[in-house]
Amino acid sequence: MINSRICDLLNIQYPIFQGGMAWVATGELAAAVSEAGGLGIIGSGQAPADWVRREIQKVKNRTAKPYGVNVMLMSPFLEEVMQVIREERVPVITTGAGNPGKYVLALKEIGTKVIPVVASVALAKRLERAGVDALIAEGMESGGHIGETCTFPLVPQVVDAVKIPVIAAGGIVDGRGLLAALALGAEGVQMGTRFMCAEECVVSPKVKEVILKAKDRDTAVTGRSTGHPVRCIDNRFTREFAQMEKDGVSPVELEKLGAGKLRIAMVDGDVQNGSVMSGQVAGAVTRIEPAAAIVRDVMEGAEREIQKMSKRFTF
Ligand code: TUI
Repeated sequence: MINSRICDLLNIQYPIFQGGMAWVATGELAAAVSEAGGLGIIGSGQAPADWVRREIQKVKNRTAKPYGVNVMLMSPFLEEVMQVIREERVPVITTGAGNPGKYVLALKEIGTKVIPVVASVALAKRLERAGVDALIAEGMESGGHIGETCTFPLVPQVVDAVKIPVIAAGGIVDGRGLLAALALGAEGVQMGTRFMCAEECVVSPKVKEVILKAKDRDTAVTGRSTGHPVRCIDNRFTREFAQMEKDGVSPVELEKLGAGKLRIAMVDGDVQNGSVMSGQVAGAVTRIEPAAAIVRDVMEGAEREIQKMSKRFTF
């Protein structure tokens, strides 16, 4: 049994979080992951507050286990979404794309655990001082909006800088990744791309197909020139975007070009003209299966790996 402080803190069975992917991680997926013993997380992205409330209701109707909501701090509906989270007494929130410091105390007062995503040691330290319960250290192997440091250098540096539990994210897809993350000092992992291919995930089947077909070098990072680097599957959209960046198109124009492209891919299934956000592990995702099978495979894979290592090496 691999158990850690994060399991006790959140009252979950396994130290596995499902990434809160915008337009992808709905109540259906979050409920399935939580019911399987991990932490399912609704991705609120830039959705309005009433959408978030409906997804929370879906989870509450499907499982009595703890779940989370990811709050994207650049959302135009941020204040309203935070209000829904307080009203619905959401057990856990994760945050992305910013500093959630000013929301921490009010959430903690009502018992919501706050677990921000960080991409740097500096923000990790600041948020520990602000009173957050744990941190997700996310490397640039991840899909979507990313920082600049890879998971291997980032996680141990964050672990050494704080006392609260650290969850590793970015580049983790199986039991070997979980074990590696634990070796770096993390107390759990968050996976997005692998859960995107869960049966319960409502993302367009065309997106799942693209992930299953992807090879190791099939993602690209665009948006470095705008200050918002984003990792996606390389397609017509990323190539056009990259060309415009090269041509010196202004950040404002580039942001306009990117607006709405995530929905076009994830909901409408336009995998050429949309933004198919995915981690570098896409090449290692090989099948569509129930969320519970993914959780089981990662846990059993880690335990198998420990056995193999104990034969391969003398300690
Ligand atoms: O947030 C993510 N991944 C995302 S969010 C998203 S939707 C989106 N929509 C419009 C614009 C941009 C994104 C798609 N993927 N991951 C968590 C994450 N947070 N990665 C990196 C960060 C991060 C970056 C800088 C967190 C904090 C930060 O610093 C802010 C500060 O004030 O210091």
